[in-house]
Amino acid sequence: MKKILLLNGPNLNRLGKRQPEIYGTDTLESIEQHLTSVAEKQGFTLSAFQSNHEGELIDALHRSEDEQYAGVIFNPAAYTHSSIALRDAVASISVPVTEIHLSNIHARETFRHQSMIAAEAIGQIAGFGVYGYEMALNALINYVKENHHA
Ligand code: CA2
Repeated sequence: MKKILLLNGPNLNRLGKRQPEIYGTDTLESIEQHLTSVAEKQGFTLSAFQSNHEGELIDALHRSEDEQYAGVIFNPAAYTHSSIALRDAVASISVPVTEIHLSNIHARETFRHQSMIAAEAIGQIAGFGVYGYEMALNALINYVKENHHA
């Protein structure tokens, strides 16, 4: 079965615990469970990994290529706006990466408007809350099918 990696960056393990007005009330675990079942209905398996450490996120991106994942859904969280290393990691793999943000980063503080990742991703989804993860999954699966990467 084709594999999708759901990769989440720093502090997203705190989802549902603080700032529900920005990030909603769902926990990361519930998002992971929901996305796993949505992926399975479309014939994909989904693995989820979250880390608060830049190097671990880089390693996970590299592993996605080594382990022949069909695609990655990636919320780099605050590293979005600062990490050239994560941008280079996305550029260093041929696995398609979809960037996703719960909040509309373009409508928030100016330091959030720029994404280091976006130019190396196949696309970006931002501002649709938890539903954005499902949008990202569907967009990625459609991309994989269209581009015969799977
Ligand atoms: O909107 C998003 O998904 C973000 O990637 C979330 C990041 C933020 O730095 C980006 O600019 C946009 C922050 C994740 C922090 O998650 C929290 C979860 C619960 C409580 C507080 C923060």
